Formats: sequence, structure tokens, C-alpha cells
Amino acid sequence: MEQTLVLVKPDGVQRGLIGEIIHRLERRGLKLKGLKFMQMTRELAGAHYEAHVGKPFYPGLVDYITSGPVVAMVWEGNSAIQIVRNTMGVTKPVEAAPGTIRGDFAVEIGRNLVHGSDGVESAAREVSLFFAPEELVDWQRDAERWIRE
Ligand code: IDP
Ligand code: MG
Repeated sequence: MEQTLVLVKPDGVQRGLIGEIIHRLERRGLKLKGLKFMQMTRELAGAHYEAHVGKPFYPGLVDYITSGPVVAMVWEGNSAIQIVRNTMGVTKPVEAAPGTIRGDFAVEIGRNLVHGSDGVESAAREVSLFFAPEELVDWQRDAERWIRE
């Protein structure tokens, strides 16, 4: 079973889209494992976005992700990483399909509302950056058999 890290970025929080974003992931059939409302430090931002160090947009990206509180979540499910990526839409909102979070609510790459891990390795790394193992909840979802066969 895959786990993936999702962030409602500061623009999503400021625009009142926390519930909308959670709603979409919840209805999709992914299972919530952990959730926290927090202010990211520049140190955490640097670790989270280490793959982007040195790119022209990197300083602005760190400013953006630390500009206000975020909601950090772990969602679980078969193919959870790809399901979240598809539900978010592609990085550039201009190219994101209608029906996706970015395609419905965003217009610019630097204000694209949401983060989702992009692979198994990055997901494991990012989940452990934001959550201690004991902060992830083991629970039985009674609707499970109506979501997965
Ligand atoms: P992703 O969030 O869809 O995985 P990445 O390529 O990993 O996209 O980039 C991380 C984040 O950095 C993007 O979501 C976006 O906020 C920001 N970003 C990426 N490319 C640009 C750019 O060219 N200009 C401004 N911000 C960018
Ligand atoms: Mg990425």
C-alpha cells in the first residue's frame, strides 16, 4: 500500500480551499493517515524541495511555501501517489485539466495550491520529514470493501 505526502500550500489555506482539497482526496477513496496544520520553517522547506536547489525559481519557491501556514497530510492507498498527482493536475495550472484541483482553482505555476509526492522514494522521504511514525494513525475504514475489491 502506498503512502504519499500532500500539502495544501499557503495560497490554498489563504483562499479557503483546505476543505475543498481534502474533500476531493477523501471522496476519491484514499485513506487519511495523518494531518497537521503548521508553519513550515525555511529549513524544512529546503529539505522538502532539495531537488530544486539551484533552479531559478528556488528562492521564490521557499518564500512561497513558508509565506503562511500549510496543511500537511499523509494519504494511503493502492497507487496513492499517482492518484494524488492526477487529482491535483499538472504543475502548470494553465495546462491542468478541468476537474483537477489546479485546473479548477489555479492559474499560475507559482501559486498552484497543492503538493503531492512524485514517486515512491520522494514520498517516503517527504512523509518522514513531516511526520513521526507515531503521528500516522492505524485505523480500520468500514467502507473499505466498497472502495477496493
Ligand atoms: P510539482 O509540485 O507538480 O511536483 P515540481 O516540478 O516538483 O512540481 O516543482 C515544485 C513546485 O515548485 C511547483 O509546484 C511550483 O510551486 C514551483 N515551481 C516549479 N517550477 C516553477 C517555475 O518555473 N516557476 C515558479 N515556480 C515553479
Ligand atoms: Mg514535485
